Amino acid sequence: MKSDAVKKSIMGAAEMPTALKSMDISQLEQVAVEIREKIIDVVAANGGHLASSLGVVELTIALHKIFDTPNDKIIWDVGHQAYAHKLLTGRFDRFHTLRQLDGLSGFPKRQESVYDCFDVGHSSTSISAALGMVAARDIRGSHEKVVAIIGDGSLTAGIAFEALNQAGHLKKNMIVILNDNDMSISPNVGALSSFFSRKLTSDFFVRMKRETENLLDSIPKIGKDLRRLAKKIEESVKGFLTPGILFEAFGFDYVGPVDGHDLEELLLMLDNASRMDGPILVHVVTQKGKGYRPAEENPSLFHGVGPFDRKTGVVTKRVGPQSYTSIFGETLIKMAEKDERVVAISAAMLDGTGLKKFAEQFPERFFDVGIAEQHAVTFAAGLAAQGMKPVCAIYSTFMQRAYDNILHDVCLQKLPVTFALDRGGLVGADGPTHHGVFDHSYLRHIPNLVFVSPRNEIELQRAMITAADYDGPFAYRYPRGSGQGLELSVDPQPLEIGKGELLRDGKDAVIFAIGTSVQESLAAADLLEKEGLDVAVIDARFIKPLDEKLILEHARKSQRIVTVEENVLQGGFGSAVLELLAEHGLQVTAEQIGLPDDFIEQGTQTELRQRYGVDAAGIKTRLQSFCLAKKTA
Ligand SMILES: Cc1ncc(C[n+]2csc(CCOP(=O)(O)OP(=O)(O)O)c2C)c(N)n1
Repeated sequence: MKSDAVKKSIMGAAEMPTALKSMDISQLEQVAVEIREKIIDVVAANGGHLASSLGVVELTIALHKIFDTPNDKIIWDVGHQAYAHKLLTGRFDRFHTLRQLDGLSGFPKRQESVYDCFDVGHSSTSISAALGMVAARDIRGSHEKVVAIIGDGSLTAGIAFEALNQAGHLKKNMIVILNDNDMSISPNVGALSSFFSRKLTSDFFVRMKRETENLLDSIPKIGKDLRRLAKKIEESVKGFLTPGILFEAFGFDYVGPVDGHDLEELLLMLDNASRMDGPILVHVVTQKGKGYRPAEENPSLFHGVGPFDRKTGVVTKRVGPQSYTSIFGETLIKMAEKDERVVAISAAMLDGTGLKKFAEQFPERFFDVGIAEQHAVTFAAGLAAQGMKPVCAIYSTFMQRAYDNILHDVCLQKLPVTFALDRGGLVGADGPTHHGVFDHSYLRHIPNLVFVSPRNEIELQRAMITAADYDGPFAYRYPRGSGQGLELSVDPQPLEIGKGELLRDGKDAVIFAIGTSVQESLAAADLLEKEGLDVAVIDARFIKPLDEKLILEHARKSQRIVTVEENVLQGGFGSAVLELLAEHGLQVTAEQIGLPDDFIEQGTQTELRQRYGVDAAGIKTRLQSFCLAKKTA
């Protein structure tokens, strides 16, 4: 169906989600068709999380039909699959702004709608948050239902089990829906995922049960008794063979597995679950990408996808130089070819971190631990303690989860674990949950850690081999997107630890920049030159240890310094420079450029850099007024 038809359709016309209550199955199925159309249209234009959202269309409709939202609470895990939820809760007309600057968020957001009852983006929080809401409800004495929806991928994180453990203990009324599609971003990993796949056995049991019942019913007189006996046996056997046994061990009543695309079955099961007491787990089996063939065939590609041609499913080619991620992946392979101790670790982000080829080439030296960043780091510490050279490739934002593991399990023992922090700085459309703008601050105060933010892809390669030679914890952060198209070195030279580089001299002021901000600062210096200002630019390179000698020398010489970084100002690289100046009693005029003490919204990287003045134009403007103020002072 085309969008014109959608306008005249139930979705466009009816007051949702209330209208769902009076709809019959065929109308609900029509709603599902229209929702899929809208999601595919908008994601084809804007990019987004397509496959996961298409997989839960029927589930979302059923939830809003059975439960009294927003009074009843629906808590999505990660929230990347909540597009149907957004469409059904008053955001149909604004849906085309999805993931754009000042548009609808790609994730549930309390500020955006009363139907979004918990902000998400990082995974595996839904059961904990739901349990908190349940506890609050019971203290208050209200009666709303609370439903958490968690994917089988997200269930691999420890926090999900911590929550199940407490929920089973508290025995309060709550529903957890396991959305099981056998996939995380890539196929799900770990013992748990093979456990879930036993649902095939359970399907077999459902069929067998029906056939046995029919047979027994056909036996006169004793048929009924035999059937009762068979039911007892079947219940205990099924308990052993389905994931039910796992959740029942946690104190949950297990319902399922349910076909997540069969609305009739879903409504029945959810209605039953809504009437049951205690913690209930409903196991819903869905297909990722359901209803759009290219996404069904390649759910990993269409998990988080850029704009694509909806007719052909061909993704718009990314133009520009090779990405930092892919340069990281290729360089690591070369390092592993030379050194057998190099081991790579990913936390469910095989493709995203550029490690796919590494995993193929060195299957015995690659570990995907699932969505388990904390475990990834401590697992790496174990490897390092036994002489390996583990490289933990985790997005800056997700590494936030593993702060204590980095501090306590790696740095305290000075173990040689390398942290490859991809997506450092502003990341774009995923917004505040995903920007990597805190790592300068959350890492730089940890003793024993060396931390580099390379300014380009060659420097990234150099940082990588420096880390490999270093006998202690080492982190490097690099941005999302393309490098500068520089010719890569076949034999990258290691960096001297704690050494920055003067890239351009100047007498009016000195910029100490780091990472991507170095190029922006150089460009700003070019612009300033045209305005008659002569500004020096230094690539500080190391956030820790700082190149104290270089910084102090130029601060003394210039007396006017500006620091620039794509990180929050609080506790970041600029703070480190100011602390150094204070420690040495240096009184100079100083300013910091970076991100404010706030969460940064979504938008393209270019839009956001511009909005927050961390691009060349913004740096130029700040320096202009800074230098002019100084001149007139
Ligand atoms: C802490 C954290 N680590 C990694 C991610 C990246 N991530 C987003 S969705 C996803 C897979 C989730 O799989 P699942 O819960 O099964 O949902 P599905 O997409 O299959 O519906 C991952 C790894 C994240 N959002 N949060």
